[in-house]
Amino acid sequence: QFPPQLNCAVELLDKAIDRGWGERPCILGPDLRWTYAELQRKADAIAHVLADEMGVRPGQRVLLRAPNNAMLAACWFGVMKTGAVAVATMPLLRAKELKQVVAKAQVTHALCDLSLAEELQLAQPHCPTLTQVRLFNDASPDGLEAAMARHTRPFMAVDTAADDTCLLAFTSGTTGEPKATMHFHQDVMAICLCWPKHVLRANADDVFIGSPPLGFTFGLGGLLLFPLSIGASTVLLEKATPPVLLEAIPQYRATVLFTAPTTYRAIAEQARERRLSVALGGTLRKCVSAGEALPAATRVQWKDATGIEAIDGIGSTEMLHIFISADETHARAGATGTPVPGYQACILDPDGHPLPRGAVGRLAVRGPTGCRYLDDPRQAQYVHDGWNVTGDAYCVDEDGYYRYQARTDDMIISAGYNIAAPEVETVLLEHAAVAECAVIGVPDDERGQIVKAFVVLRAGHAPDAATVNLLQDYVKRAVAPYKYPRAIEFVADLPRTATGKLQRFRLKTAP
Ligand code: 3SK
Repeated sequence: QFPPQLNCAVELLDKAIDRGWGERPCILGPDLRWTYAELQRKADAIAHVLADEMGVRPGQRVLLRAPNNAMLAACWFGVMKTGAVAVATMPLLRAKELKQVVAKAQVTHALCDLSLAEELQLAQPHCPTLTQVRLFNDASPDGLEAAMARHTRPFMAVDTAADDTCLLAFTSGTTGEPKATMHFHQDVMAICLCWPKHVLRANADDVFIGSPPLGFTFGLGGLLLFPLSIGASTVLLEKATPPVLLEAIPQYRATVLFTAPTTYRAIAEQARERRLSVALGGTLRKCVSAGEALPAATRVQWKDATGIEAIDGIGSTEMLHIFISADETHARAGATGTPVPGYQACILDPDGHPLPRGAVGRLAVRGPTGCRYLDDPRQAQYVHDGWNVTGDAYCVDEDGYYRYQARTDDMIISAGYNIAAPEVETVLLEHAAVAECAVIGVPDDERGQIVKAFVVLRAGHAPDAATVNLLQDYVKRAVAPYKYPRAIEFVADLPRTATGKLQRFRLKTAP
């Protein structure tokens, strides 16, 4: 449905000005308030620096590296305007990982926040394709801002095709082996028209806030593309930890929060003594959870504390954003939701045949955004007839709601029983002693595998045999007893990806 020529920066930024939104607040941050017109001026100046001074040509790959801030947003649009391809990176990547990204994406140019320059500079001598790096939020005469000051004219965006690649997003790799996914200008527009319009239903007066990095497509959509597509404002915070969000939400009068279940739990924990809705200033009205499945206990904890029913969703870097979800009025505990209008989903058996309702199998999805890996033999493994076969085990209940069971590699088979690790985690999280937990299968001579839980205790609970017994009995009473964790280890914290996803595989390989 998109015209053959389409540039998402024109659609989202230049057309915002044409619609008369120029003086509306667009990006907010500590000591910062950019209007839409200001963001356009910055993006145009950056596009001039890229095209006129750095020699960037359409189709070339430009790596972007920064914490969430206004200049990163301007760089993103600047790259779009030149017709080049943004290569999104997570702020926590180290030189070794940056080297892999540069090599895989054949990156030629980079724009990098001064605060994150060190790892890129360590990587650069080992990156033969990467010829130019410009630093921003850098007051030096060689910095990007100094170059931008030389360009005050508007930049006429390159007339890209709707199916030209504009973004390479790397999967965060719960298994440790990243893949690059390719997204077109029309994909960026499609995600603004699907889930936000049908499920989120925010409006121009909303103020978005949250923690996912813009280098993660959950954050790129939720904290940049979606607010801009409706003329709303977005708060970009460099370190949106739970205590920072707890302060920032009332400070900016934020209304729409995007973050992961862990952060919902942590905010609720930290504000336990006061009524959370009061602590948050009472402005929040929509709370979006993605990145990993939202446990029923966390949904209840958040609703009890704030009165707000969370909007859960599953998306993927492959599909660019959320494709199954339910709005706050249709949310059900323990269910992710139904396919977002525009997307189709089904459950497949191990041979790739569709399964009936109630059966657990692999989730497959297709829609206006597609799963295309850059030069990766795994393409054929994950995409069949346009369907992206995910690594998530789901089932569909009698009402058509999709219910998450486990990552397909997180099903534990113990004495012939199939046990979904997240189900045991959900039960453990309901216990007052448990702050965080992760469940895996470990080899066992007798049962093949046994269920093992790694538990972070709440203050005031002892990591001793009595607590082990207490938790084991609790699980036995709550679900089929064969699912109880036969082994429990108390830990100080759990391994997570930079996007907050639990890395069970690291527990499996831990000594
Ligand atoms: O992990 C998810 O659920 C997700 C959601 C939105 C966009 C991207 C991702 C990976």
